[in-house]
Amino acid sequence: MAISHLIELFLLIEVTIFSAQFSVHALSMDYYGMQCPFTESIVRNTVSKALQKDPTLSGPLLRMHFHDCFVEGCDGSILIDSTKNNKAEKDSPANLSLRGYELIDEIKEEIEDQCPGVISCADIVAMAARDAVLWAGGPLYDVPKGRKDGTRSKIEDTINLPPPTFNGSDLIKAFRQHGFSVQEMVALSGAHTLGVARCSSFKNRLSNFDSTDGVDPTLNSNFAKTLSQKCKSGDNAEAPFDRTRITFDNDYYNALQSGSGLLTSDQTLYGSPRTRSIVNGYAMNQARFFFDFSQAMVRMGQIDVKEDNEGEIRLNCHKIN
Ligand code: HEM
Ligand SMILES: *[C@@H]1O[C@H](CO)[C@@H](O)[C@H](O)[C@H]1NC(C)=O
Ligand SMILES: CC(=O)N[C@H]1CO[C@H](CO)[C@@H](O)[C@@H]1O
Repeated sequence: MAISHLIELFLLIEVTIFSAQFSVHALSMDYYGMQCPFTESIVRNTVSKALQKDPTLSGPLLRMHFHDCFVEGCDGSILIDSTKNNKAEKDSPANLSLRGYELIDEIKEEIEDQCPGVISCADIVAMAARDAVLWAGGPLYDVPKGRKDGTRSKIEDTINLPPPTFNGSDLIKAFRQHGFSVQEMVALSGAHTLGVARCSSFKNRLSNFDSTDGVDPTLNSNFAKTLSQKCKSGDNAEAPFDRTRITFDNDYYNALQSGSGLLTSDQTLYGSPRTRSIVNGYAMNQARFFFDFSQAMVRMGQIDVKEDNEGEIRLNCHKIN
């Protein structure tokens, strides 16, 4: 522990030197600075302990940050529990299968022990997603910190999350609304290199199409058979997005090339020339994907960040103070 804290201090000094060029909005790399210098190592250690026990948690942690940021900005609103008078984001069908809330609680408790009332839940979600990506073999990127936790979490706001049935132009539009380019949208979709989806999210592709067997013609026929077989055991049956569900790599883009994209919103990226060339680029060059993904994640982590007086440091991530 002592040694890892020392290393952390050195890193902190290094990051502090670099951060001047990087601070955006109210956020900065060394936001917590000397006030809470072990934040990063607490998050990293807790995430890696949890992933050692259950490597499938990396996907849900990454997805949690996405759902937090795309609804009301990155403000920890995804963590709020519903109350008698308020149905929260968490209770939307779009939350389907989100996991990892207990891990966020565990990190929050450890941090509160060391420096009470300083670190927001939104920052913890952002750091945990980053550490999950790295742990799974993905790129390391720096997360600027200083997000405040929001005080609004309403089920109806989750309408802002793109559904799995979106086609290319829907996706481009949805991501443009948050300031993302087409390339950034394709790079962020590469998050689906981790984890699984349930039959309820992809069964729309298995029937009602204008083809001989009714199956989505962009779906590889062997893959379609595997999926149909799976869905026989019900809406909760899971299928991985690519061949390496706990490894963060570029195999997701290979899957798209072979017609094995899981969701409509995945396979559609290979459907139009504009996004297909980006998919091919990432399938060929993992370093390029890692670079673009990192940059896009840093930007995603800054969507509608709450300024000082617009938010709070929640003491319990489940409820507003
Ligand atoms: C492009 C639009 C996107 C759509 C339509 C979409 C939709 C979905 C759906 C439907 C699932 C499966 C839910 C289930 O059946 O349990 C899923 C899983 C996942 N999504 Fe996305 N997503 C999108 C973008 C993103 C982004 C930008 C990220 C993160 C940066 C992300 C991260 C994940 C991860 C990691 C999983 C796997 C979760 C697990 O293993 O439980 N997604 N997504
Ligand atoms: C995509 O879907 C929308 C409806 O969600 C539809 O209006 C549009 O024509 C579709 N675009 C393409 C290229 O299929
Ligand atoms: C983890 C979590 O909060 N899941 C909820 C998602 O939403 C459904 C309702 O659509 C709830 O039943 C789950 O508890």
